[in-house]
Amino acid sequence: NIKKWLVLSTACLSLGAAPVFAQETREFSVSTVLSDAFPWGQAASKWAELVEERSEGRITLKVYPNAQLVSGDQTREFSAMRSGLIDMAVGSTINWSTQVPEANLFSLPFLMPDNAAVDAITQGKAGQMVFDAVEKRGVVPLAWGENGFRELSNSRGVLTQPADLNGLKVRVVGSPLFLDTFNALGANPTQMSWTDALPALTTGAVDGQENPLSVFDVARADRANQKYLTLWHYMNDPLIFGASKRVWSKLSAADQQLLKQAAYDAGQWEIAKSRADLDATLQSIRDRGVEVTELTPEQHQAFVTATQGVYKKWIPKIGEDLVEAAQTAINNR
Ligand code: X2X
Repeated sequence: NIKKWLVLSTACLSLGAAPVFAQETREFSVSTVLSDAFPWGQAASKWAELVEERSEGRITLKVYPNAQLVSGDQTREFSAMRSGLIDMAVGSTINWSTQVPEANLFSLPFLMPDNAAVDAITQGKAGQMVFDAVEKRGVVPLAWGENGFRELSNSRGVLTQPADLNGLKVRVVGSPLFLDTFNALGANPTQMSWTDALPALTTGAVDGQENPLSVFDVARADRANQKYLTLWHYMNDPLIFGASKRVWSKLSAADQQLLKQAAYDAGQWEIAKSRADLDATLQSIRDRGVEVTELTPEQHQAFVTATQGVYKKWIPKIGEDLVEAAQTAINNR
């Protein structure tokens, strides 16, 4: 029977071909918000480079910057990965917090005073709890990276106290926690994607923004009217290297290990590099004529006090246990 023969021979052909295809290069998409002009994009490039090298060209990670796989809407990155539209990502806890409430931990204003505090969280029990939350929602967390401490810039003037933010139009992204923080300070926050932020700053549709120094520097925010910069270190957004569960579950244990170790190594490399570059970055910003303000302990405390309501509202959403684990880790750092 010819039909049966056709089916059989097709099956034999594809069976015969299978081992050949299995040796072929596999390519996975990796989403980032910032390109490799920034530490964030460099973390993804480093990951791709290590994977290429260690798999001897068998696995390729193709990096898609500017959140282009979600048309620039960075807060949709996590759900796109969960549904398998994106294979992998190096993503910010801010952008993922819209789907992972626990990731708002890092956005609690003035929770983390320094790098040691960030590390105490990510390297300990609290960090594992955040990873568990990410995994529960369909993305396999592999390693930490870092966007950095976020500083406040604006076009209007020097900001040293909450009253100076009165009515200030500030661009923010992420979960509504950011609206609560800036509303508590008397500002007028607006949510928009990074793609829209620079044009909005340039036209004066908004007065200010908050981002790490590396982002301010590379994006040339000074050219978008950002002449005043306050170093208030109010939060730090770690990056998470992650993979869609759908993609991950189809990989061999050896390839999973290869990808995970490479993510860890790329993350450690990027964190060290961006921290080491910080002083030079600040100098280059000053050299462009941006007025940089550092807060006295009293001025800093006034911001801390003004934003306490954010904790009250957000601790139940983030999880009391998680916030407590983070605070314990910080106190013992
Ligand atoms: O949009 C931002 O501010 C950025 C680039 O820092 C993030 O994606 C969180």
